[in-house]
Amino acid sequence: MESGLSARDRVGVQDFLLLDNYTSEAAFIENLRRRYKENLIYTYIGSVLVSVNPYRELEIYSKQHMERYRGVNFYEISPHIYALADNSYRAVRTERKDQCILISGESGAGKTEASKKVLQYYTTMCPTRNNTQSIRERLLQSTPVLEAFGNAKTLRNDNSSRFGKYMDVQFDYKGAPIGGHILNYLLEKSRVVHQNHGERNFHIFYQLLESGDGALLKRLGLDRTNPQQYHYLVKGNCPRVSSISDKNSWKVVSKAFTVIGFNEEEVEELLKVVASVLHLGNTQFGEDEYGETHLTTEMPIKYVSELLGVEGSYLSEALTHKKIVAKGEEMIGPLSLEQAVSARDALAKAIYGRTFTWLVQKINQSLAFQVSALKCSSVIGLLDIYGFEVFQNNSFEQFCINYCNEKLQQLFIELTLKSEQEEYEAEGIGWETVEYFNNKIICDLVEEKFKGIIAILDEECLRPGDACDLTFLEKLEDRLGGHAHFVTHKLANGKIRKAVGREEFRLLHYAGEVNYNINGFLDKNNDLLYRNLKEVIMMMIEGFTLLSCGQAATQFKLSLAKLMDILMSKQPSYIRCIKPNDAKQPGRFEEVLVRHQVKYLGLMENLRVRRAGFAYRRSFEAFLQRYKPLCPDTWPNWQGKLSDGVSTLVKHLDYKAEEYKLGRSKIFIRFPKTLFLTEDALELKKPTIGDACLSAVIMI
Ligand code: AOV
Ligand code: MG
Repeated sequence: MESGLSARDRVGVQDFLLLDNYTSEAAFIENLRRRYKENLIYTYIGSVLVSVNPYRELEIYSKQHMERYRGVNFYEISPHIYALADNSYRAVRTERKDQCILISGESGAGKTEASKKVLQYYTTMCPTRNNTQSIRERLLQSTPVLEAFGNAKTLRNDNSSRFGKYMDVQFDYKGAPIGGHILNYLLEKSRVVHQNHGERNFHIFYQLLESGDGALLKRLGLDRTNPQQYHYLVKGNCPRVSSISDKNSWKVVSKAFTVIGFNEEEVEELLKVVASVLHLGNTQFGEDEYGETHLTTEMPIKYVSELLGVEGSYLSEALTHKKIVAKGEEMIGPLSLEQAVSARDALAKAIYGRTFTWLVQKINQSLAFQVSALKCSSVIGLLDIYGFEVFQNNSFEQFCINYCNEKLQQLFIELTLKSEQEEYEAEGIGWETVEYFNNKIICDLVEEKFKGIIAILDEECLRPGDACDLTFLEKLEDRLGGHAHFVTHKLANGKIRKAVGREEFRLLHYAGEVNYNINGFLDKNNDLLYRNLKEVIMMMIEGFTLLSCGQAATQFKLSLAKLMDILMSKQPSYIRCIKPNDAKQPGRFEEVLVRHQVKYLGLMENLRVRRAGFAYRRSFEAFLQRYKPLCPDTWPNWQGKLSDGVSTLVKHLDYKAEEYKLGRSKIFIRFPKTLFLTEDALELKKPTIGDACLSAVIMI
């Protein structure tokens, strides 16, 4: 230990509730920083787990570690994700209450790794039933398959999830995992056809090209000798990533397919779609002297039609012409060069998106109970959805993602308040009002019926005539102009606000301000495919079982509302992930970056709600066990009622009436200082009573 520094000074407190100055953001960040320096990446805010990405493998995830946390109360040993996982599991076992674990944080903060750690904990530590052995493997192996198709290298994260995922792990009455179910949200389909500089397409494309066997590639019409020839793979100019081995991943994914129960034909069908997308990307168009668009490449379309079983001529026609219905008559009109390119891209995105949905459904079949006699007693849901995003240029995708985060924040605040209230009630302690920012006003701004942004967008999408992104923006201005959380470039006095562009609107989210560029909002909301392209997909569906179950069209708002219902019906736990630097490097803690995340994860708000009443609460038993050496009447053992023991002890310690309250089973202490003084007294006592007599319980 450094001289003059107590352990508390050196490694900070393991629960932010114990910060002296709990309203100070600086103190909060300093506590995180100290712990991070000591490789202590986990800290609590009460029952919320805050995790800072270590960007290095820590020796804290072994089976021994898992065992250490089994059945142990939250505060008894140092904070860990296993403590949270075990806590939820115990609630499932003892109270039979469905649980959910909500993981949030920005890209690269460690959400997906956290969800994997939780899953590993359950698949390793929970009992097994004879006939459910394989379900553990399937639960685990669903991850690499989904990651191959849904994750990609981005600037922020080499293995970034480009879809939101909610996974239920189902347990039987004995607490054995017996099944699972996955819901997926908002796959970033635009990545299929375009990647920003330094980013890649979805992993599976590179894995297949790098490691698919020769005969397979031949059947798919792919050529690995020159991956640069595939237009959809070269936009980001980043074919290889040092932290990723496409070869190894391919092996892992191939094995995972087998474990999950895909047969060879099914895998090949999937890969046919992957290959078709690459061929589509290589389809080129030109204009003849009359300005008519036509295909300038033959082979790619030939491959696509062969692989997906659709007439080549029909496909070419659909990519260069559109069907319009005017006055009840169907007419065929030519597409411009630009329109043909976007039709091609729309098709590629659509078939990839549907395939992803199919993949999830197929995995769900494999995770469903294999034995009909099995009965699900309770579930633990894991939500790993992408966090609040602010880029230089924010579009419809960021709008949806940030709206989703806004909803999750609302749920978080409401449920935290609710559970606080419930605990006070259960313990018979009067409730104290808490001032907090309720972000419902922003959720309403987005989702309110008839009036909200989504309603206006839908209205504009359905309106025939001149509806376009700009008319949408005008409508927003008209209807929402005076709203406290909505801003455009127009100021009330007729002047121009420079910080918001003419094609943008700004939302004042709970987490900060974001400007959204309205270009593409209407199209993306419609997910428009030209009519005859849709017919092509219908044809593929007939010949191609794989695409047949995709209903890609569910509205995000509706699926989000459904998700909120699911989450509301469960007892939530929270993991809030923080990314310490943008360089993906261990040991670097950049304060500005961390401060920003602390802000938009709403951690200070959370701390304030939890600290509004009492900083610290423990069961009588735990409190007495630890501090009994401090009072001759309770040492070495208290024989009477626990509450009387605690009462005797705190009187002896001279606690003032305003410093604490005794509930039915717990003591509530208002200020950390009271507790620290007690801890210090215990420290002084150690030489006389000896370490061995002290309970092993670490309280702070
Ligand atoms: P994300 O899920 O939050 O980003 P990941 O879970 O993929 O972030 O984490 C990004 C990278 O950080 C991982 O690939 C690991 O290298 C490292 N990492 C994260 N957590 C740990 C940990 N506990 N121990 C060691 N390394 C870790 V995104 O999907 O992009 O939002 O949308
Ligand atoms: Mg992720």
